[in-house]
Amino acid sequence: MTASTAKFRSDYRAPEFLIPRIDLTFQLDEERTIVTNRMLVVPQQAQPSLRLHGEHLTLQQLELNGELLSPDAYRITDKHLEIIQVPATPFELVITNMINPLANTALEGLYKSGGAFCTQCEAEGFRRITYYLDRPDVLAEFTTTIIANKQRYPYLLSNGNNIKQGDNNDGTHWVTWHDPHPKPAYLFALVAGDFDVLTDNYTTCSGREVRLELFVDKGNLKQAEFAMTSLKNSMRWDEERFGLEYDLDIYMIVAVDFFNMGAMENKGLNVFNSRYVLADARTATDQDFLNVESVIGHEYFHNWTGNRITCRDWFQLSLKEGLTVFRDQEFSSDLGSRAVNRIDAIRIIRTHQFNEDASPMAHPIRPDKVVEMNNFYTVTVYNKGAEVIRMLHTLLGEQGFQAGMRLYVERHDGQAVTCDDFVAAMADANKFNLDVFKRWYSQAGTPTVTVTQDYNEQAQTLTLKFSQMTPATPGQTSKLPVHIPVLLSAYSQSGKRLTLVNKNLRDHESGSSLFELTSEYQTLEIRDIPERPVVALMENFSAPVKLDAEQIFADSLVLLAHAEQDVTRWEAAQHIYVKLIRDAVEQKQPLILPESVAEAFRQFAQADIDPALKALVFTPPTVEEIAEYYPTEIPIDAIFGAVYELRQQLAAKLLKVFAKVWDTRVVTTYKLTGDDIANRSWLHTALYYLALQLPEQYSSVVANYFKQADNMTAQQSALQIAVHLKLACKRELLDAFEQQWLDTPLVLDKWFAIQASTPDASVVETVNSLQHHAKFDRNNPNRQYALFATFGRNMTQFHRIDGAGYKMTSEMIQYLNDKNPQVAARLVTPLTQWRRFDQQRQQLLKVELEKLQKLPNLAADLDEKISQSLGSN
Ligand code: B3K
Ligand code: ZN
Repeated sequence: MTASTAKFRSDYRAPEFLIPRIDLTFQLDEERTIVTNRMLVVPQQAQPSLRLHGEHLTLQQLELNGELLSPDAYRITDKHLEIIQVPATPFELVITNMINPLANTALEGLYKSGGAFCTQCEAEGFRRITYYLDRPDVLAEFTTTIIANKQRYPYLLSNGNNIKQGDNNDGTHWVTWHDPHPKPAYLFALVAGDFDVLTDNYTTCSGREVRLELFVDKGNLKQAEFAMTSLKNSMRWDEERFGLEYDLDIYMIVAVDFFNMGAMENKGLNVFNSRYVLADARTATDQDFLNVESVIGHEYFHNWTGNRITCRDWFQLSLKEGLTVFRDQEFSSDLGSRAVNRIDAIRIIRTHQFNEDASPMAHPIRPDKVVEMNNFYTVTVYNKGAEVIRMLHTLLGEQGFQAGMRLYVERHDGQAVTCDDFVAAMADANKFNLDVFKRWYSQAGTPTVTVTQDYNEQAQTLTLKFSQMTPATPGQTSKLPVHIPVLLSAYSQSGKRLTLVNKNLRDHESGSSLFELTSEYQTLEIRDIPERPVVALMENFSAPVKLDAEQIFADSLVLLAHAEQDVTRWEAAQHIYVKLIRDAVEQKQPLILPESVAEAFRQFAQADIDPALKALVFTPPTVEEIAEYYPTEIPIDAIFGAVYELRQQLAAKLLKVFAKVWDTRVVTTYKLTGDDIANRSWLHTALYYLALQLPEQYSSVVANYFKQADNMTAQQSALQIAVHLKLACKRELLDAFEQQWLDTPLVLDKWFAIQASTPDASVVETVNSLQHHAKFDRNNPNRQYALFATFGRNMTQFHRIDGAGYKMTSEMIQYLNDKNPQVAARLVTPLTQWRRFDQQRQQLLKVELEKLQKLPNLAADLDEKISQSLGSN
């Protein structure tokens, strides 16, 4: 066990030294790369000693103002280099050190991915490259020279512009890059390798010509075209919606196969996990294409929100991530279906973020205490962070929000700032008080908003009583009320929209009325309501809260049929599902879908409605989402059973409807248009329900559909249906898929994931044998996420009562502790939630956690999560 130390937000101190310029030279070699780091160091006040970060480095030489330093002039620990005496005036430091990229399996710092060298420096990876002040508020102008064998590494890339290059007579060549924009070290990047390059151009709104280059493994050019189009769309969209223009002459993206996360926004040189670049109809599903578009957009949007304006310290991560997720969500919504994008975002919050907010690792979007920063790239910081930005947008409106953005950029371009600075710009530009709102940044936990409705027929008044409560979370026992925008609207029983007039209600640009809940209790009385209304509350998920409001089925059915907003219709269906499932679980009775409800769904399915919305409405909540209603002793099997019964009853009662969708399908060649995507999702939903109801009959239908598919969306859907419903064709399709895609790792990942996610009682054994599959490389993060992370979300089988799922996962975590702690820490999450289960499972989970905790050399990433979970820190 290692003693990891925590850092606190309140301990922030401005840097004692600045580094305005750094000049780096890399002599690349697999196991002995030499880094020469020449930097100008400027003391901010008289300081006797300078302490630089550095890990896994071998120091070779140290020079200060041209003088070699002898070993007694400095101290080296496993985390720092301390130079004992430095001048009080600016000085030049030249450090030469060696690193071993081949041995770097943590994929942080400089490492090898396949045949290429690449880097990942966020959050604190630059210190694995050279000694430096590796903190985001130290901004330097970087010049980088790379020297490497010309044949094996024809492309030598770094941030900024290529200013010089040449050949040496020993088979090596060199390139020098200069990035004119001062940046923190976490945005540094270097890539060297042999690639195919897709090139294009973009002319910005002010007429600047930008060269676009996309580097992929040889032979993959065709699969890069969609990413290139997405990049150009991102650049145009940021100009049009946010008035933000690109600022260098070149924008490069490199796709690599070994990458811990999705992608990285390094200035002018993004490095991407290949799964968010490579896409064509044969290998990528509709969802994969949309994910590529969204991640390409996300990294591009960071150029302003993250790079030009960066974080003062890592506690402020949501400053760039929450805002940039909000921006990528808006980008996807403007280009595609706004409702579908919103529903996807809501599901992520309800399924994953609510869970994290109720876990031992619960943290505010701006954490106060961090041991390992890599543990805080979370759904809370990213997705709840984006919801907080969205609430600001709701409160201020598009114009007010954009005015706030302009002021933020005007004030802080080129700076490293805080979340407070962002909120201040929004408040000042709009003269809007955000004091209560700011609590969203400091409080963890999901607030519950309770609403009671009272209609007085005689007085024709509707009284809505609101209250809010945020539960205690680890380290935060008492909470204050937060500022909650409540979007709402009301309908008559026949589904006609009612006008709501009250001085505390504003007409909102979304079409709803906006009410601001800022204290613990508030009452809203609305007059002139002619009949008992149907009220839609928290429309468009106007705040990341749990809504507790009794609504009778009849009212939900009115909203399902008549609400003006698609998200409200979807919410009405979810409300019905959740109520049916919870009632069945609590009463320990089989779930019964009332005929009136079935009829409403039948009508919905047959109406002239966006098929994408139909597909989403016929997707009941996940087991995890329902589990959120049970703080302890989650009745996993009962929830699973109820969700399954619900699906079966939908299948049985709507069989004819689904059969008609399937039988009248129009099969055309694959096109990636919004309409076709929507039609495919509805068609595959129908096929799922048909196969659920009539497995014998539909097994061959599914098998044929699989065989005739000209695209991965259809092929994957068919395989998933066959495997999850254990159709007779299951083995045949699994084998065919494996054969076809054996040498296409990103596609084979789908095959791993489908098998790991099925609720079958032998999944543990399946996953266990798949981890020995010839194509399962346990050092590759994508493979681990496809198999083990997917398995960790398989509620019934991961938590199999014999503990076999826990044991298998814990063994893999033990392996990864030494190899790749970031991936290990991702896999440990489901184990850390032991308190939410029954006694027997609690015991089994704790045994595994305690075993892991005793590992020699336990990585800080795991140590933090496990200690937090066991309550031992
Ligand atoms: N900023 C990177 C994430 C880096 C993760 C470090 N462990 C990707 C992104 O959010 O755009
Ligand atoms: Zn990001």
